Amino acid sequence: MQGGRLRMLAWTLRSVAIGWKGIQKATGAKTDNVRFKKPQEPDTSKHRMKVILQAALTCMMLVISASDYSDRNVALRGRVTQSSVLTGQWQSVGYLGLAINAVDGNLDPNYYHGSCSHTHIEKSPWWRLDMLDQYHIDTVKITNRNEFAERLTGAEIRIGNSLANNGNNNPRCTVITNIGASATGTFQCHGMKGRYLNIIVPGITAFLTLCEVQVFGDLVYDHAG
Ligand SMILES: [Ca+2]
Repeated sequence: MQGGRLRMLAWTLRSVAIGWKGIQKATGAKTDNVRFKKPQEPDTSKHRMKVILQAALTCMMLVISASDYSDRNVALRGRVTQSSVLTGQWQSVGYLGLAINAVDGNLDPNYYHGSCSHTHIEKSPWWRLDMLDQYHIDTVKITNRNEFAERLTGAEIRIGNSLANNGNNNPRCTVITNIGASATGTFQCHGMKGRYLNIIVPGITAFLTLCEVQVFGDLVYDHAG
């Protein structure tokens, strides 16, 4: 979260600087003139003060809004898909194993309670979250199933803006070494930027099951940066 706040502060200071230049341009004023304005120009002075206060208020609202945003689990508002959905004798009802079960806000690790995603057994199974906008991702939390916990070992978290190879070619945040049964593992991605977050078990034939994926970060305000 700290990195996100610093990025937001830098962005705000930059916005204030840009806004200040705009005010100077609009009013035809220079910094020295504002500081030592003549007393015979009361109307211009009031107008400038009003513009400055409005700009400051806007910046404060943006900072408050962004700080609040960084504490939210942005996965809850995203869209998800995965390489396949488990079917057959283990799929007793329709919602078991769906990709969306990993972002339903429920950390229940029992697959049969209907809150875990589950692919078929296949080569390099994957799951993808589309956050619908770019984020600087700081923290990813993954809740493992209460059984077969070892299946997540070796899975990778990837973050980026590309959909090449279904998003699985995006830069790697980390490799999951171990999350215990029913446990939630926390991974730091240090502000990696992207719209898509993938979890893939690369190179082997396996199942991929995720009982919850939580993602915390900051919305990217300056897409050019
Ligand atoms: Ca869930």
